Amino acid sequence: NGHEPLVIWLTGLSGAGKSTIANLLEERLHEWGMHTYLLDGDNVRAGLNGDLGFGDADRRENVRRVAHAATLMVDAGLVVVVSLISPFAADRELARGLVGDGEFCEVFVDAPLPVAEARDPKGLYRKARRGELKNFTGIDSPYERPRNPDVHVDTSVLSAGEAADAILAWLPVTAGK
Ligand code: GGZ
Repeated sequence: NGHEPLVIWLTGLSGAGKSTIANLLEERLHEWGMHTYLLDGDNVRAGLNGDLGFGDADRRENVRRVAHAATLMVDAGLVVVVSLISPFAADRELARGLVGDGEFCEVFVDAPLPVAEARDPKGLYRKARRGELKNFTGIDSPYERPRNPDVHVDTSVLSAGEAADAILAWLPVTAGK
């Protein structure tokens, strides 16, 4: 019935469209009567993870804490949408292990770097190219592409709504487990 608690984990570059898709997902899930919570890098870094920066170790800690928070929320019965660059495969696997395989959907929100960079809604890529922002993902900080995501959406081809639909199409598969 698609009402089981789970984590929908969106990973991808800045500007790939994670937050836009996450907000659409929440809207649709609410229409279906589900209780959701969105854990977004921007919000979480303003509070819970306000002590963390963008070095590799801090990103790993960011992902680790969000994975634990998501697990608590799943225990409380929520559908949790996570929107984090989460650049390292090992940390995403740690998140899957914590939450449990059947309750975890890894979504690769994919856009070629030039496309994400051209969007540059906050001008961060521009700053990174100028050397005004260090350790920017895709420029001078790595992003490990998921090898075997549960869902792969290319936002240079799909609209945010189409991407959200592709993700929601995955959900009933989980619900039966
Ligand atoms: C990447 C950065 C950086 C650096 C600030 N590298 O597109 P945004 O602006 O709104 O979302 C990005 C957000 C990334 O935070 P995450 O918590 O998702 O990252 S991670 O999972 O790697 O811990 C971006 C902004 O923060 N931002 N500096 N150097 N993105």
